Amino acid sequence: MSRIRNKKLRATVIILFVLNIFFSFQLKSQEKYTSNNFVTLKPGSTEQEIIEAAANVTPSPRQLTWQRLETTAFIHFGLNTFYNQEWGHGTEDPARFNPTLLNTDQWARVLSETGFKMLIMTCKHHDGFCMWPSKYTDHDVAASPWRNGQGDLVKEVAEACRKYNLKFGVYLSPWDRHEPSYGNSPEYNKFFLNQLTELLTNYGTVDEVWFDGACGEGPNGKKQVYDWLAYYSLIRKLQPNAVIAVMGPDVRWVGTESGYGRETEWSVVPYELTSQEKIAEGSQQAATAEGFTPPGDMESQDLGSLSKIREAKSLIWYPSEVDVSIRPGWFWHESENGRVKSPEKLLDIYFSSVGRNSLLLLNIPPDSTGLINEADIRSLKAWKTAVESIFKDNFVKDAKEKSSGRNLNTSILTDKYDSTSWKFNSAIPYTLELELNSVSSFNVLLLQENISIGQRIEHFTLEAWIDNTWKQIAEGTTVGYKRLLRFPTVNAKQVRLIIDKSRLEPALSEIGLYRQLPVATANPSSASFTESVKVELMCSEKDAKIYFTTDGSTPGEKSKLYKKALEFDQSTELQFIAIRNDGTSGFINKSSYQKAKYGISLLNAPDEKYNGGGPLGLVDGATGSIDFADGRWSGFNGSNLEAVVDLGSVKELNEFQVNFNESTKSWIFRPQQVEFAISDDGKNYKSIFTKTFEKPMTESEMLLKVPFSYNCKARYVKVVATNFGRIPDWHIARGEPAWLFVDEITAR
Ligand code: FUL
Repeated sequence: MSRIRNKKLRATVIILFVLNIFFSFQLKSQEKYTSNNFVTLKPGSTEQEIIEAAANVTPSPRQLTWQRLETTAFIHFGLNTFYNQEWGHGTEDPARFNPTLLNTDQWARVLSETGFKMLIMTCKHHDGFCMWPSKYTDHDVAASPWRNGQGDLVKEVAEACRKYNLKFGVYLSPWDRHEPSYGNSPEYNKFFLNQLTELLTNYGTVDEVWFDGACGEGPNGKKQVYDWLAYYSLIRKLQPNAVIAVMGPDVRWVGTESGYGRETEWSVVPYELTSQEKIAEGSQQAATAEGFTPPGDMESQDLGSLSKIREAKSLIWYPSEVDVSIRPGWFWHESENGRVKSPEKLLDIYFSSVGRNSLLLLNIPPDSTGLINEADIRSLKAWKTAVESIFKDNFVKDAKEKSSGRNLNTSILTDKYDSTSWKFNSAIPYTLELELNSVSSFNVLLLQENISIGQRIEHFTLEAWIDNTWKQIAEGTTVGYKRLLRFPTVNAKQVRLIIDKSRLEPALSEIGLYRQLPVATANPSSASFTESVKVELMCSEKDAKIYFTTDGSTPGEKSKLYKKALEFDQSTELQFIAIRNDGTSGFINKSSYQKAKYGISLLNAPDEKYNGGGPLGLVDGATGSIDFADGRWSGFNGSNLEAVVDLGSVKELNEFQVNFNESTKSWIFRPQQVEFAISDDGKNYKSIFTKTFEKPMTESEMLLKVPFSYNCKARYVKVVATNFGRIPDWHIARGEPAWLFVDEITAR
């Protein structure tokens, strides 16, 4: 059975390959580019032959166009938005779908203004609800009150994309929990092809078709055999320039939904990786709020090095796409308005996706009114400004080339055109020595290969001439379409790139040196105090200034200029920013300093990374949020909490509380038990409350508040929370020590 299937898949690739050649001929006249995105390795090929074959595999024209988009946006919107859930059951009532302010122009404008080049719309998610009036189901927008049942959201989105110059992609979930024919394979395949035909014929050009591998049917659920070959052929027929991702032959899912790609990312990989069974196996089998990360260390995996391609029968250009949501969930949830990824985080994701030879597909889910929420827009705008500021000035521009002794013109390396490449005049190690215009201060390296020739670089280093010697300042493995590396700031005029491992001669198309944004930090970064606290602000650059506010307003050049250490004797929310003389600003930082209500001592300290701003953070009146990394939580890895709160004198008490954070995905579990005891002298304690907890049996994310009433008089309150212990068997990290996260102990 699987042999037949593999044969069928091989036939698919060959057909697709022929189609690629056909379309590359079409494109040739405009772009003079013939692609070679699939190669069969002759049995008994030597390692050198395999490497040469791999080095000459190139993207198909549609893959090349796609790769150049760099940042694309996902829009998850549907009945789930109104049911406040991630995975619908297929039984939801279409009457709930009623976005009263829906405005797809707002979506497209925001996305195009913040640098995205394509919008991919969830036309049908796993719940089967269609965002267009489909002839083949009643479970669609026509059954909803939105636009009195006359609306067609796919049409509105496609038109908005054209208006704002965005490419347009469709997400159509193969897994359909509503459609009765699902599981009756031939019938459902027909239904699916019909829906696909509607999407690919009625809405103009479609640039990407996104098939999801997720399926939560489980071992006893419905079994649908998808006719992938028929789906692909239909797409090639109706929208020949559309790439098919990620259960498809053109674009590979990077393997996590974290936003982080591999350090070593080859776009040429064994053809076997296009197997839909394997992709589906790695896809989600259960909905999770935080997105999906498969087991194993994805960062250390590489898919295309010699050891991986040595055994392959054929190789294919199959580039990676990093999909991640700007919020914890893929759909909008009101409770996550405060958990939108910060611009710093988005920038880090950019460096770790686009900067690691992948394309970024960032999900921005509109809210139930039908608009992209302000919180998301703020983050996107600040991120866009940051990317633009960093990559504004390339210090390599007009640099003199020194390696050849002939002062060659380097402009093709900085012309932002990736289809030309540098001719190295040496054999391995390929060296490019450059003299910059002046001594420059930089900490970012950009490299690009002309992938229309092939991906070749396997290892490189960057050196700078510092104190009369060459010092290595950065090192990396693959480059591919784009590689970005960050390193500590270097001041230098001469640099050299050394490519000491490459499959054939590298086709280097771009090199850039840039400077990251100025960074301001506070010491202590956040704290709780009893009398007062002194705060120092520091900046990563000498010639940048720090401005701050303490009244909740946004800091900028008109705010107070930081000159000397600050001192606070009341709870204070500090905001500050570093701004260069040329006006380039870093990100806005927030630090909070809380005046503690009582004294506290801990028997054992929490982990350094999660110290909740020191022990006083447990009694400062500021409670940790659902986000365990918000800086307020004290985290104990494998150990217990034992805290003694000192109220200063014997007090009348009747209300007590302690809170825990449970986020099992991040190995954080509720305690086994919590106990409160009181004392007048700090020596003899009387137990007043004990609670034991049921063990969670599945993934869980929640705030566990433990309040109780008890009338008494006491000066000391002792709280002991016993760590969950070893992580249970159902969890990926079974047997590892669990974390215990505590914040805010109250006694009043
Ligand atoms: C996953 C789906 O299950 C999620 O809901 C989301 O659509 C994501 C992009 O793909 O596999």
